Amino acid sequence: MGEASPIQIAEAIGNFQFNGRLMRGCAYGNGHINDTYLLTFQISGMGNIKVILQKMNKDVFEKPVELMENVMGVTAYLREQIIKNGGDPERETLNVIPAYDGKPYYKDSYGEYWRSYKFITDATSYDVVEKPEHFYQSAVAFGNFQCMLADYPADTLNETIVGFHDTRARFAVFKKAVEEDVLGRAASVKDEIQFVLDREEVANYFSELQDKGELPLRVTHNDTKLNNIMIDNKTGKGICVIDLDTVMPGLAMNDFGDSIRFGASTAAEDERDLSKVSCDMDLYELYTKGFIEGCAGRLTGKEIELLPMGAKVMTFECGMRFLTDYLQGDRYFKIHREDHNRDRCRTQFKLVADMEKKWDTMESIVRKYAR
Ligand code: ADP
Ligand code: GN1
Ligand code: MG
Repeated sequence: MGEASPIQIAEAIGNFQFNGRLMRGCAYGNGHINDTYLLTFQISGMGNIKVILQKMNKDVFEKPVELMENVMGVTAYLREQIIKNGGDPERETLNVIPAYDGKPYYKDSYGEYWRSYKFITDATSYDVVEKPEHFYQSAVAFGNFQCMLADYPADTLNETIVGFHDTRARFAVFKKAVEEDVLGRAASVKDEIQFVLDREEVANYFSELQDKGELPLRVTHNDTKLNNIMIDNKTGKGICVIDLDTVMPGLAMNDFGDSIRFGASTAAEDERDLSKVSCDMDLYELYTKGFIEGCAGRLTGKEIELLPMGAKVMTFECGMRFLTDYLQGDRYFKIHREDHNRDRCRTQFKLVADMEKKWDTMESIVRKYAR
């Protein structure tokens, strides 16, 4: 999937219900999947209005229409809850701007799908934790998100990526990628491959419990990294959960775990200097406290007990996905430099190894907040 040309972007812009005169447009954000643009319109007498325009990644999300059905359903439901709680639905959930034909997306003449959201103002999405309090607030917000969706009719949700967090199935795909080694890269990542092969039990852990029916399926976000939440610039609260493409039935521990993987790391996801990468136990504790509070008593004892495992499984899975993509020729995650996916997988495995060392601490922190 290539980047959109200026003509293609202009076609998309011309087909949404935007008001005013386009003043500026630029690529925006650090997402790994969609192409995101920030547009600024000038409306006479009202000043400037910003909107987000996204070209959805059709290789990753093969059914963009069904995906937008999910987004419309979930945001409408959240809007009702936010209003009931006295909140501001314009800022506390995503608001889709429709195309001129009324649809929540536009299909361009190249066959690509676009969508637009109102820009959430006076808020920031962080790529690293700048203030620990932000991380705590993101935990409360992600926990609360799950809580607000607890009674959402899960059977109406389309599965936007089949087996998204089926770590056992992803392990099988990984092994196949190693065997096929289409670019001859396997030899250069021998140690990383071995790291994964040595931990098949991590890949199977949740799947086996699910087979036994021991884990509740909930409506979860499934991509809870820190830059998928907007932190209010004034209050520091997690004002809005964004990137709703993977809201699907899933496991509470995975939502917890994916946040730890990204936000409790002492370094960026693609840091080359691995001596900088570790799992910060203070940040882990803050997130644990916030997430359990945000879930407001809805998690079972078993789910709480398994939160540390969620952190390990999600970090392992993500590293394995980066490594698989590296072996397959960087077809899934956007890369911005050579060997980017290799560097990313290394940070994840460093984190997994660090969690293994700190396992007793991770479990005792969870026990402290389990009461
Ligand atoms: P991706 O799936 O590629 O991660 P996202 O939907 O997460 O795409 O968007 C990428 C980035 O764009 C986000 O991390 C955030 O910084 C910004 N963003 C997305 N939607 C909004 C919005 N409604 N308001 C403000 N910023 C947004
Ligand atoms: C992707 O879309 P984004 O950048 O928020 C990916 C996640 C990974 C993450 C790793 C749909 O998240 O699963 O954990 O990159 N999203 C999808 O940073 O695959
Ligand atoms: Mg994102």
